[in-house]
Amino acid sequence: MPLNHQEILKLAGILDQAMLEAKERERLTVACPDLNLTDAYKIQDEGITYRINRGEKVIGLKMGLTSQAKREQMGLDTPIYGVLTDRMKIPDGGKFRMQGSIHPKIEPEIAFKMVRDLKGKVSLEEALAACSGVCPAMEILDSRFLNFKYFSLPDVVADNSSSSMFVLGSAFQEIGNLDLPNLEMVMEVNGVPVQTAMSSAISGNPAQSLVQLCEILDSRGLFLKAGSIVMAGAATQAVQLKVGDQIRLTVKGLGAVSISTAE
Ligand code: OOG
Ligand code: MG
Repeated sequence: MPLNHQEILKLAGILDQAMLEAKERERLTVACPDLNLTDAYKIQDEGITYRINRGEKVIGLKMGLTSQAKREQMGLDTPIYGVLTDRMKIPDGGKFRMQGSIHPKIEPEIAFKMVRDLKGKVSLEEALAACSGVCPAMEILDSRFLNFKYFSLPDVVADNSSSSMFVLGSAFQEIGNLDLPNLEMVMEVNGVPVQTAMSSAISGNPAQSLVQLCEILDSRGLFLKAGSIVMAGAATQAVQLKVGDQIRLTVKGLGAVSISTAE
């Protein structure tokens, strides 16, 4: 049974509160085993509306579960998206304060900047033509659900696909002749490489994530807007963060991005 608007608002409010109080809670499908993906995206939308009402601005979208490594880590098998706001952005080289988070993890990604709207079923070439640039990026995830696991796809989608914060390389680079599927990605924690992958781990080609994103958006009557930032999804599993970590992602041919953590 689909949920009514009141029920959607209530569940969005519960997750919003969990985020604000940094308190993990039971996944939604314990009380609502029939929660479907359509309603889960509506819960996500309402959660974002709460944030917009607190003054946040939507600046882009993130794809999730676009690599085999991530799908295996989470035990889920379908790409999903979440929404990025201006308050989630940490500057390159900046500090991530752990206070206010539940069980944050970090993962290596690649981000795109859209220069044109992208709508409906698009080809890889059309997706690339709608981008003005690409840069290395890392996403900090923080599920609002107990132990960051055992959730189903509707749970994670309702929870804005576990979004917390993100960091982009200091500049977007033109795609030009970059061999997008063949960039070596190395994420180091305190100088030690902890995750390594080729960029092809992300959807076969990170730009393919844009194609998939447009497809999901289209199924909801939405499209990818010019000016948006899009994170293509993690190339590897996510890594737990601890206070005092220095994390750096290097993407050969594209540059590096880093953050450190503090209490
Ligand atoms: C879901 C979000 C996945 C990615 O890059 O694959 C994601 C999760 O892992 O909790 O952001
Ligand atoms: Mg991610």
